[in-house]
Amino acid sequence: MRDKLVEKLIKGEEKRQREGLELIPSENYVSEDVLKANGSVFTNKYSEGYPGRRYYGGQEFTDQVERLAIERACKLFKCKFANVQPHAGAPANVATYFALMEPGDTIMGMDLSHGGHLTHGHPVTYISKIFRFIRYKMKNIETGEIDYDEMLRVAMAEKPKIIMAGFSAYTRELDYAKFSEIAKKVGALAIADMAHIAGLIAGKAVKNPFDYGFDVILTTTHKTLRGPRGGLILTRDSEEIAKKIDKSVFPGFQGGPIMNTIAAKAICFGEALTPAFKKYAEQIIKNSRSMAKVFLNNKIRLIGGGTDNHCVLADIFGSLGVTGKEGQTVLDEVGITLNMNMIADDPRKPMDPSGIRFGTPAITTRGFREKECKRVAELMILTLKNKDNKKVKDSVHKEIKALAKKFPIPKKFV
Ligand code: DSN
Repeated sequence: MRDKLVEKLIKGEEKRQREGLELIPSENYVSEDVLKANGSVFTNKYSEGYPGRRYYGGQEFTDQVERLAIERACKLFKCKFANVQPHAGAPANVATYFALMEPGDTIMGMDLSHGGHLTHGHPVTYISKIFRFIRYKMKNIETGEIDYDEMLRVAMAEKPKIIMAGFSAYTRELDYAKFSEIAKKVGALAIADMAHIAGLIAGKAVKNPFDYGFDVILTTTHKTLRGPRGGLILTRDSEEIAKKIDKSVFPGFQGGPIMNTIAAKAICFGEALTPAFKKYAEQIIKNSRSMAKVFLNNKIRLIGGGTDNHCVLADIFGSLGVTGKEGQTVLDEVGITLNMNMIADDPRKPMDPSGIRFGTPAITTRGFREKECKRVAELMILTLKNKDNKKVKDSVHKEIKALAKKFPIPKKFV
């Protein structure tokens, strides 16, 4: 690389990823092929429009690659229509809201403090000034059970146009049949934001909301799906909905699609269609359960009481007296990256909450199984309990580096 300054930063990031353990549940390592496609000459091309109807010439290969991505996405998630152009998850969500609602209409989504996402209507977002958001919560924080009775009651009274199932910090499987039933009763569309668990759905390790009558699924393509950073909108079978979504993504919301990322998405979907990916998805859950078990055995409270997916949310302030920020910082020092996180009904503030959130997509990609995950969880707890003890931290860091060396980041998965 001729720009030595940027080259040095890329190399630094490579080393950080190589030598440390990535436990942020929304991160992963992509294959060399995904990386190559993402850095390919498609980055030079403007392709506003959709395959076969673009506003620029020279679309021989862009049309083919976008069609391939669409075809693979539909096969992977068992649906009829896919829009592969959203630049990320948030634009995918917002474009969908504008496609299917009018300003002032109501959406029901999971409360952020109980695991939902900013784009499901948090007051700090601009969309909360345009649409009206109402929320549902867990009935029991210790089991993660959603309060479906209350959801029905509020939905009957408020008549949302969309009922959104989805989360970024929730560890249990949602009852999609219940969501669908409530949506039908109040005349709403059932939409799932499955950004966190798309890979688990693709690998059939958890349920697919389309099997329970959901109309639309929104997702990112990185996280458990192990593709490039980007967004994706899937429509089960309604051509009318799919057309509205296409129009909303472009020209409603975005300009030119990022064709290099679309090529990388096509590769990611192809990889996710293999039997090896199914095994990967199953192992992610086995691994996160083995980590959750260690935390529970050490009497550390987990929101939801355990996990059914890739993610664990631990109340380390309530259980160990260590704040989320302190936990994130001290674990960073020993080579473990995760994020501080609010827990349900958190008495603390977002910049120093009670919880830490961690997950297994990236370490499972490295080949970790239950045995290694159990050890990582033990080392995390040892570090948290000895956050000011340099000797303990140095010894943990050494063990983490050795584990990272033993399980290098693979370049291909199939
Ligand atoms: N920022 C992502 C996460 O970490 O969960 C969701 O958008």
